[in-house]
Amino acid sequence: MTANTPAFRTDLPPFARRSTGEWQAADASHFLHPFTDHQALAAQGVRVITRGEGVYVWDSEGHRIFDAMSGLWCVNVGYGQDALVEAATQQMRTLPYYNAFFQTTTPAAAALAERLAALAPAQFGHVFFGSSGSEANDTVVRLVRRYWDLVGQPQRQVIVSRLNAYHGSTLAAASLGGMAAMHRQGGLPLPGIVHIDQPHYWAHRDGAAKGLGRDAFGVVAARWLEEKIAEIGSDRVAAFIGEPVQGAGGVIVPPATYWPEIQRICERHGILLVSDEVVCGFGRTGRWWGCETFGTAPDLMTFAKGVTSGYVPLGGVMVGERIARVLIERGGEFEHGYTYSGHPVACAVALANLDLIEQQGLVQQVRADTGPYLAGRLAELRDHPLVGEVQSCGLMAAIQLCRDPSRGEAFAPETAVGLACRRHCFDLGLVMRAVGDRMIVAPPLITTRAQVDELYGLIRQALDRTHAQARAVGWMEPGGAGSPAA
Ligand code: PXG
Repeated sequence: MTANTPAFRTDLPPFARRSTGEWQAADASHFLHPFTDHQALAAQGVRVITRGEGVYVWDSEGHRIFDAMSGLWCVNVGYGQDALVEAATQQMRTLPYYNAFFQTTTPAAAALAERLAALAPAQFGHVFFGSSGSEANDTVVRLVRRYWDLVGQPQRQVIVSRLNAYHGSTLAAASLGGMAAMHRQGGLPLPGIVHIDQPHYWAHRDGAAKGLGRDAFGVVAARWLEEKIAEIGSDRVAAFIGEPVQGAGGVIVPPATYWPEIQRICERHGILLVSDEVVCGFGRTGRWWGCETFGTAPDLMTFAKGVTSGYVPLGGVMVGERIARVLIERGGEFEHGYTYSGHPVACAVALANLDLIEQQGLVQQVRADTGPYLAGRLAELRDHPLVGEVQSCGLMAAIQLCRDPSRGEAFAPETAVGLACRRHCFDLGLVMRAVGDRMIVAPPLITTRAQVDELYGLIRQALDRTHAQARAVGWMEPGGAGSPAA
């Protein structure tokens, strides 16, 4: 890692003028982190990130880190974009907050609603704002049920989602999600939410995908929805929700046949289709929306993260005209909303962010240039002794680690080889996430070809170090868990 400690800056607020040890102590004593084992974190000492520029962040010890996860799938225009800072500053000076509840709006919220309606596929004319992806998916549950009530089919209550999906962490969003560990804590899912298996070719290689090409498997996986509908009764099913590419689940890129077949099944049974675009929206897959990459026409789309590139929180639901018309013409008051629905600062930042994405041609750049280039570079990893498969879509990619790539044999679960690889990445100055034994990246959309080369080089080194470690501790032996990681 490059150590480059910036000079101590007296222009920073008092909380920013402390040492790493002081921040770690305050954090360990008082901050309950999301999805974190607190005892383990306190023992190890939290990493303090203090600034960012372009695709890099720096920690409090001055180490530069290539942020190949765009923060958490959100900093799509990269760090340090003054246009977004200016937009926030100007809006805060003019009107830092006003609500949208009592027959009022703000110029920023109205302008962003108009802009999103123009940017979204033709069936979308309206938007409902919240502050996060979780809130957006909670709104979906409310909207879907409200819609079926209003059209006289209140028995349509069941929403079908997928195992290993991630839709957020509030009660409804975590229920829509298919994360078993989340469901185990808190008695989820809520009634009326069910799950089918995911279109994960690699995971099904010895089962449903055995002997099938990717495309044939895609149709088989989509038909699991039809089987579930038959089991429940099609007159009781309200909606199907899915991420175009499952992100947090491990960048599971579905076969090209999957989504068109899902669309046909939803149409055949009159079921609403919801595309969770929280990760895939705003250019990540090389089109503005993931559903455009995969050829579906959803009735609802949820978004967050990339709408503001994470500079301030904003989320929402694009509402298709099939639903909006019913809601507006027959609905009366929709008893739902948040204090920060249409927050003017968030909306102003979103407008500046969309301007920047358009001015820099980032969506086109990902589609025609950096996305294919990343795919090409990562394909070079297929000969690596740890790599079972490589999948990518636009600027999101997965590298499946396995013990014996020629036979597709997984590591023994207790090896935690993914976490070992992640540690090597940090040592090399790279953020790459581990989802089990699957390593994933989603770098900012501003990433250049030269930075893709840099990323590739770091990943290769991390894999080499992981392989050396795996051999040294015996993880590569057939069936062997070897000794625990050092
Ligand atoms: N939908 C999708 C597809 C997401 O990825 C959410 C909804 C929820 O958004 P909020 O803003 O409520 O967090 C997400 C969030 C990970 C990770 O480990 C991913 C997310 C959040 C936290 C961790 O990859 N995605």
